[in-house]
Amino acid sequence: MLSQKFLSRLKNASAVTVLTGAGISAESGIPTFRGKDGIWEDKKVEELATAATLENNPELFWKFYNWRKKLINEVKPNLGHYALVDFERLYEDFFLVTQNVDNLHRTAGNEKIVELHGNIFNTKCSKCGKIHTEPISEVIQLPECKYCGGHLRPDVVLFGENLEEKNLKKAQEAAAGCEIFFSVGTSSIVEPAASLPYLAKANGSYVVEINPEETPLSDHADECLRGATGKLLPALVIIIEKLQS
Ligand code: BV8
Ligand code: ZN
Repeated sequence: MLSQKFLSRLKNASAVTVLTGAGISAESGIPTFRGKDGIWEDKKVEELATAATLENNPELFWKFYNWRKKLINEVKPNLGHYALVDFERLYEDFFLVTQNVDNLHRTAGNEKIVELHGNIFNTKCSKCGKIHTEPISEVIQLPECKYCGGHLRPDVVLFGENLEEKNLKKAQEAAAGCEIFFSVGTSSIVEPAASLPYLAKANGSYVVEINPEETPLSDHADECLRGATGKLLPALVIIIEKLQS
């Protein structure tokens, strides 16, 4: 049962910000980072997605990223992704902040989006920094930069690396400037993304967590909806359409 306070915010708000994590892509068949999903070839994903692995074992690094790219190419956005496209239509000042590098929000149709941790299908040179737009086929073990011969890498933020300042700034502005902040399918652990809901709350926003499980954010959220995004987000769209009609 949704609270009256939440229903009146859903009805009257125009500025709505949504933060997503791996949980929203789980129903598309993409493993999350927690639990057994967080292990690949008996290595913790958080250890693989590091500059150290790229440096010391580029074969293993690319084998991991090519495995993920192949997996993502075989799946489609799910009803949770499409419901956020409806949110973008229903709320004039909507903004989507994702930690996911799987490009599924864009594929579903969201345009007002910042990919805080990058996009696995973009590639850049780790030497001259040039962005390479041509798709890098998964068979090439160690792709090289056509400009300087340096090692290419997916344009994602690895653990221990700073986020792009402009992306973090956009996310912080959207968190500080919204009336409702949804934290969706994320374990609310990885920083600095995990601080965004607190920034929103500190600026008077109504913070709503959507996750089948508790997270460190749960006790600080104004409302927690326990369930799968593929079910709860489309249900929310129907409620919002009724409230706005
Ligand atoms: C940085 C791109 C400067 C690569 C990623 C402060 C304190 C402690 C540590 C730190 C700190 N500040 C910085 C750190 C270090 C680190 C960090 O936060 N570590 C964690 C582990 C504590 N942060 C960094 O390194 C950041 N850089 O801070 O640089 C610096 C450097 C060093 C030291 C200080 C400062 C860079 C962070 C970005 C790293 N790159 N991804 C790639 O993907 O290949 S992070 C990656 O992991 C994801 O992008 C995402 O952010 C994170 C995984 O979290 P989630 O997406 O939430 O997924 P998870 O599996 O954890 O949870 C899924 C949830 O979904 C669960 O709760 C589950 O219940 C739920 N769920 C499941 N099914 C469903 C569902 N929900 C709804 N519906 C369903 N159907
Ligand atoms: Zn280069």
